[in-house]
Amino acid sequence: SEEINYSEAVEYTITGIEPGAGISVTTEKAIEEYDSLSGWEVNLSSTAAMASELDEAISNEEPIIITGWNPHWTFAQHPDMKYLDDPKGIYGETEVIKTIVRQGLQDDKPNGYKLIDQFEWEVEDMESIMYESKETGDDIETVAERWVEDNQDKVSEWTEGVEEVDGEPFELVSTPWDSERASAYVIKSVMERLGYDVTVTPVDVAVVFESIANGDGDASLAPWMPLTHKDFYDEYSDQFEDLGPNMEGAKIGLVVPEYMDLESIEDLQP
Ligand code: PBE
Repeated sequence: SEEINYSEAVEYTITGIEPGAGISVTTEKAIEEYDSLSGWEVNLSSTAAMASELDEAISNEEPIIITGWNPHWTFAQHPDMKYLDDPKGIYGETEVIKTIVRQGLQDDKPNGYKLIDQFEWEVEDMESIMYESKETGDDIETVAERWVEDNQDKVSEWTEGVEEVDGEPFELVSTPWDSERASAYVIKSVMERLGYDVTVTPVDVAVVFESIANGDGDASLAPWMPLTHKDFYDEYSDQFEDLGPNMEGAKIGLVVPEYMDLESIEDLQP
């Protein structure tokens, strides 16, 4: 037949992102669990490298399999992308993004705690910041500040009952992806308007949990659960406080361009 052997065409390689990402760990698990991925590799480098390989493959209509996620601007820029079916559920259904804080934060910084606890928003909010940053070339921090300016109705729900402070420091621990930079800089902007002195530190996922557990950081808005960051979460779960989701409807998985005639991870070949 004239069917393309996609597995051979991509050299049995998934184009991944940073080794410290949850989705990288999950993809190693997928390679172990699926017979169809036996002997495959995931090429771990960076999100920027993955994005440029994706752009190149798409402009040449060549096959490529990436580790992908939503919210992400990839799907706006390349709307013809699809998730491969994952019948074993290694990547889960949908994910939530959670807020975690260090033990004792509520006593030490009750207003900061209250604000962080009241923060929740939608996929569309986060995506609008990512798209605008891509389109205008303005960095996420600048766009996040504008978003806060323009969305005072939402912001006022988060700040309800929160009193102003006078230069109190607040350490937000985040990850390097635009999605988490968006939430961190939105909250930074909101807190600065209330008198906080906010630091945003982007680190590897493992370090997010470690630094909230050991009290170096006050809070993180970056954990993806129940699967993406499960191993890291479980390692420290009794050493931080989980304030629940700040966003619902996130997703991770293996993603391919629509022009590939491929539907499921199980359609690949070892
Ligand atoms: N991500 C985006 C991250 C979390 C946010 C899916 C690339 C990860 O895999 O850890």
